[in-house]
Amino acid sequence: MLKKTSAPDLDALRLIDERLRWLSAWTIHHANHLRDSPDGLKVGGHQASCASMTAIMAALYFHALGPNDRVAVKPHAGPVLHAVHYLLGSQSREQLENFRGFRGMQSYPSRTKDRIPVDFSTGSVGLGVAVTAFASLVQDYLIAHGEMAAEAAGRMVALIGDAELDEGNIYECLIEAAKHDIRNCWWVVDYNRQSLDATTPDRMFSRFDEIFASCGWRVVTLKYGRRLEAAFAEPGGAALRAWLDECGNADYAALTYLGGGAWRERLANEAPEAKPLLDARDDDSLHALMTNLAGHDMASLVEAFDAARDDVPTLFIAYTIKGFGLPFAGHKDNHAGLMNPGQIAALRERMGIAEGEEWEPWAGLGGNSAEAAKALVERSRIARARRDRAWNQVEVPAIPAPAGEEQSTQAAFGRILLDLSRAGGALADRIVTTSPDVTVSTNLGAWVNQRGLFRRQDLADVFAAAKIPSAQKWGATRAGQHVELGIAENNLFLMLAALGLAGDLFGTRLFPIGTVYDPFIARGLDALNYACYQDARFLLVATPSGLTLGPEGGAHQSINPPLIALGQPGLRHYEPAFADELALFMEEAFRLIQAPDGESVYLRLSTRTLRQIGRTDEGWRAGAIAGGYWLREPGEGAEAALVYCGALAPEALAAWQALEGDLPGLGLLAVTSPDLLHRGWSERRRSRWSGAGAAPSHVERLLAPLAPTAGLVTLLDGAPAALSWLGGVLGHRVSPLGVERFGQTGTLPDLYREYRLDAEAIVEAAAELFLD
Ligand SMILES: Cc1ncc(C[n+]2csc(CCOP(=O)(O)OP(=O)(O)O)c2C)c(N)n1
Ligand SMILES: [Mg+2]
Repeated sequence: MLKKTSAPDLDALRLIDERLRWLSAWTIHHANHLRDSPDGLKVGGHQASCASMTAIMAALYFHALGPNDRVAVKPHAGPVLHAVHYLLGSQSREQLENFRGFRGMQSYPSRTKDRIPVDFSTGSVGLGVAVTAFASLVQDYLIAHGEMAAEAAGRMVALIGDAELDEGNIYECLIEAAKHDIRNCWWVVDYNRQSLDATTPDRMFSRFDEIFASCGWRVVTLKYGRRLEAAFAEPGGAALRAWLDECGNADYAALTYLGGGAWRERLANEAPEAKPLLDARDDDSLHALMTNLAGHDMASLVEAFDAARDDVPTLFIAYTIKGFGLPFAGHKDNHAGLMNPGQIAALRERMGIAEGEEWEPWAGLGGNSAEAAKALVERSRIARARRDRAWNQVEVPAIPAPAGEEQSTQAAFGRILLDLSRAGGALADRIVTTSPDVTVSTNLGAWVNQRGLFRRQDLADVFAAAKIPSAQKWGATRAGQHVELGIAENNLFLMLAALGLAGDLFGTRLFPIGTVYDPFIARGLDALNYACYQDARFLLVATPSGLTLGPEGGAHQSINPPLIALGQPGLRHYEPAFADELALFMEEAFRLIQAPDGESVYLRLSTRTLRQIGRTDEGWRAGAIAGGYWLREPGEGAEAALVYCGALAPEALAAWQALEGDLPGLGLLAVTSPDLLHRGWSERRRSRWSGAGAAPSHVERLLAPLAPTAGLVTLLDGAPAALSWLGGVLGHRVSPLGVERFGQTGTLPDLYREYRLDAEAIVEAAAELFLD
């Protein structure tokens, strides 16, 4: 039996709802109207989007949510989340006063920058929603693997704006979530019928619930509040209800803005049978009645949340009013609307708050009311403090390079994982792999055969049972360690985000590895950025790079991922040519995944089989980790160097051999990470300006032996700009070779000749640089 929420508690929740509405509005007002603005820029904030959600958030945070629940809050309701923590005592007035200020509370909830506990960052609408579904899956993974007690399962909650439902990634995620039978997930839609630009179209209104229901979700629609429901039972109520049911979004919003007189006139014309209801009310109470939607009705909200305590994924559609209780309620242009000083003063007075007491959490409340509200806040079970990130550390073993004279980095990747799996141990047990339908073609097959697919319910391998020979054994169990995704790269990155936050969300660090086709990184770019923004940690393995794919053609040839990586914070790009480099980078990636100041790693691999090089010592390793090393040391004062990245090593080596006689001291630089070299260079310049005077960066040290007048030929199977900047480091001349046009099918020699990546092109480029 559910404990019924007592009436005093509902009253206290209503007070908290009002207080959240006030504090969020005041926080935004303060930042825009009261704080000094040295640059004269508008600060902004979304009072209407906040007001639309305060009742929902009061009911959740001070009634429904428990300590294990994790929440993604609609970005524009960030100030409400901060107000929640202000009431809880876990947010300071100073931070509220510094809303959108330097080092102040952020515009949108940020896991890494806000001082309050934020479970999921939000900002790019749709992504914060979908990540909660993947977090539910990760929670089930941890429970199935004995890393979490089933009783400790929390609910993954997303608080969504209705316009967010237009984001396609929501439906991609919905389909994946249905396949994996996710549970313990609540999405609460703030159905205020408004987006940024306008009121939302009516046509889709009734469809969303059908879409969710067909994916196995329970849909709970919270439309009319208690007072409206009661009015529907009065004489004339049926007519009122029929009229309201049919009322279009724009009409409803406009009437909400216009108020009591407008409702009366409209209803008198269009629903004359509702006259007794109109006659019994003055304009103000008619307006209050017509805007009594369930998303602002505490009793309806509490009852709905209480009734959904099983683990069925649930979509709550809570009808609300954008800007509820504020002067621009319902106005289609209110998204970024700000109350003027007169309006906020009127609101303050209406709430009984004295001037000067705006920041007092319970200002203007009578003793009993304040005590009841405080008591309820005290009882809230949600965490007050940010969780620290000190979870389990796993010993990362040395990862040897797979043996073999001839190898591709992609094949070596599969081999390394297989060896790790066979050797067993804590790291292997904590690795989770995932891939959007390219598991086999990215060489994860052997690992999956060893470690199995993950499913909450066992799934037999039908082909194996029928004794049909296949290299892939795809039985799924609760112990499996590979999460197979459908072909939606956006979901891959959201899955990596959720897996990469397993420590933060559930207290157990996982080592997520996602594989994808390199060109299709672009398909999920914002989700990748979103994962990095939250400091989720994972290893992204993308193959095949560039033209080395050869006959597969232009559609699959990646060109710009090295540039993407160069510009993506929180993601370190390594592009190995040889298997021993790859092994080193995988070891480094596992270290970085759990290092407090670590990051995620992107490995750009290749299907091209290369003859491995003999090493005489281990000296190259430190350089490779730092972003580059001389495969052939340049002579002191050398006039030239060839610089290559990844799978073009053979062409670079061949050109080096061809040129070495003519260009004494010619160096051959292996760049393993354009990204890291660039970062080090920037860092050095930054520290110089701040007076810290750091030592020369790795790239400066690498290039230092060359003559100031030296020339560099750079070579990359991808956008040449990823390396051409090297000329800026010490002022060397550069001839950048790379791919700037879409590729096409062909043999590698054909393609390398056409796109000028072969040894001959390198020699010509060198000749032009050095001999002209
Ligand atoms: C991916 C993305 N595109 C665009 C925006 C800009 N944007 C912010 S809020 C918003 C509309 C939000 O409407 P809704 O989700 O209904 O929230 P409400 O403010 O009405 O509660 C838009 C387009 C964004 N934040 N993210
Ligand atoms: Mg909206």
